[in-house]
Amino acid sequence: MKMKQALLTLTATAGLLAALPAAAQFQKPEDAVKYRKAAFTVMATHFSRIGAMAQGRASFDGAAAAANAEIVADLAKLPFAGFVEGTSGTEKGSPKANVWSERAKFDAGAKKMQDEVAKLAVAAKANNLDQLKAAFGSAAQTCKACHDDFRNP
Ligand code: ASC
Repeated sequence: MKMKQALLTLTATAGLLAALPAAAQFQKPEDAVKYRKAAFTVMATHFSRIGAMAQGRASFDGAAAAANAEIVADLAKLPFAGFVEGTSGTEKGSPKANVWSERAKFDAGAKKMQDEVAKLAVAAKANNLDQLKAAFGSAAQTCKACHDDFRNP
């Protein structure tokens, strides 16, 4: 019974955290910017290790690919909470204002990316280079789509 109560509390807390407005999770807008950049940096580091295998720049290691893909799939859940109002920019790599004026489209792109990297994590477990290449390509396409539409070049 204690265990069940603890689980219920944990679930409720996690639900509450997800339901908080994104801005309320950070003390200052700069903290949100730092957070999302950090999440993307770690994600890109592990994604590009898979890319190196998919593109033949590194030899194929199924276990490493699966471990990297698992990290990417987990990290992909994090950065979007950091896109709080008032943090668009004009410098290279910063988000354009349309992230907020077209938020539904941005969120749909984020969801698509999360779905594709989740599929990549499944595909990577097959220990098959062709499957890895295909799933990597689909996932990379979702990164690029969002960069093309919402990121300053
Ligand atoms: C990467 C990485 C991205 C995507 C993107 C795909 O390895 O860091 O942002 O792939 O370049 O087009």
